[in-house]
Amino acid sequence: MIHRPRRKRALITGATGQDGAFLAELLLAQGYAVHAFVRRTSGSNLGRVAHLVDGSPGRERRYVLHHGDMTDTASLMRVLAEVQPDEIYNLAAQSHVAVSFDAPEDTANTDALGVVRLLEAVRTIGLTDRCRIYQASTSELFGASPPPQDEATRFRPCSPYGAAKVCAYWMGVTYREAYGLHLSNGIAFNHESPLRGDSFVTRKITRAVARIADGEREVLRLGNLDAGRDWAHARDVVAGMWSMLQQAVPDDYVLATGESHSVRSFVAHAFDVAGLTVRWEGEGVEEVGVEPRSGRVLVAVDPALFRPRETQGMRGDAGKARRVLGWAPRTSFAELVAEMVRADLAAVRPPVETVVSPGIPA
Ligand code: NDP
Ligand code: GDR
Repeated sequence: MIHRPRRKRALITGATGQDGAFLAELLLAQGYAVHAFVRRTSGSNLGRVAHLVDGSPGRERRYVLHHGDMTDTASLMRVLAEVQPDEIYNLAAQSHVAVSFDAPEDTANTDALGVVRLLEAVRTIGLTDRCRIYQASTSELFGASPPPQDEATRFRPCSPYGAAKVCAYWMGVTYREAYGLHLSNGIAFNHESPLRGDSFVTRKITRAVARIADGEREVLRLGNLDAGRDWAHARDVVAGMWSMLQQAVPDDYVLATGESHSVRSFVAHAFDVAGLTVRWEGEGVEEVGVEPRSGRVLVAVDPALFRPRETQGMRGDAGKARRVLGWAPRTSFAELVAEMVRADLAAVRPPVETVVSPGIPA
């Protein structure tokens, strides 16, 4: 009889989000069985993973959905007991910084208390010595600390989201040190892709640029154009997540590119990819991005989109991840912007079908 080793089982919370989709692809390619912890919603939230749920005909189904919620202890207990995962990637979060000012309690419930529920469920079920955990920490932990930021930089969060994630970070470290849990915090800086949610600034920009390039008479309205972010590709970042859980010893790592670009610069690059130019005129809330030949306003500042408090300059130092994990981002800023704009252009300009009139030889 052929003895097949048991497949590794990974549980992903936040499986329907941007990172959950990229991580599932990576884990399936590595031969894992992937268990997705998914909220039940009134509409479908499976858009990014529908192709994994359906599976391809004739292939063993290795992507399994489980309904649950980070605010519901019983569902976490049930799914953990059923799946008995070797690795847990805790990606579930109310992840929008601006939204966290409007919904601080909901944000803390999922992003901070949700982690406590998960860690206690792991302990109660007896998985502490048997499973490894990735906690999705964030550069928002650093908040007001100036760049470059690394693992030793002081945490000074600037939003309810950042504060909730600081709590989650320390809960993870506490369970690691108190109970010997193999838990690693990935302190990831911003990462983007064509799968990015459309209320985050990069995707909001690339979608608007595509529509404008397609002829829409639209003005792209943005908040703080001066904010600097360290933007990586999500595909590169999920490789770092996986790598952390393959280490014998758990630890915390910054995942970043080491480059910072302003929102204004992202906008200019995105229009450039679509064959349009913007020239900046005016200052502060009067600033506009103008198409030089026509004088048409393409970009305007909307004061309503400014946040009560803001992380200004983000630039990560991922030296530790490079040294210990051998991790490095592969996608440049220019490649990232180009990939996102081209994907959104393809969505507004579906390929033209060749119509052959009857009777006319093709
Ligand atoms: P998304 O916002 O795209 O996805 C968030 C996921 O969490 C979704 O699947 C969402 O489900 C799920 N979720 C939200 N609330 C709950 C809940 N109460 N119970 C169960 N699931 C829930 O985030 P990303 O993929 O971009 O980010 C993944 C993680 O990494 C998040 O924790 C985020 O805070 C963190 N992070 C992200 C960075 C980035 O730049 N992308 C940078 C640093 C950290 P649904 O689809 O139903 O809404
Ligand atoms: P961020 O990402 O807050 O860094 O959090 P987001 O894309 O929302 O904002 C980046 C910067 O752009 C400025 N900005 C705008 N932002 C949005 N969303 N919409 C606008 O119209 C707009 N105009 C300007 C913001 O003020 C900000 O400075 C992301 C999330 O993925 C978090 O979950 C993650 O932890 C951090 O990145 C690292």
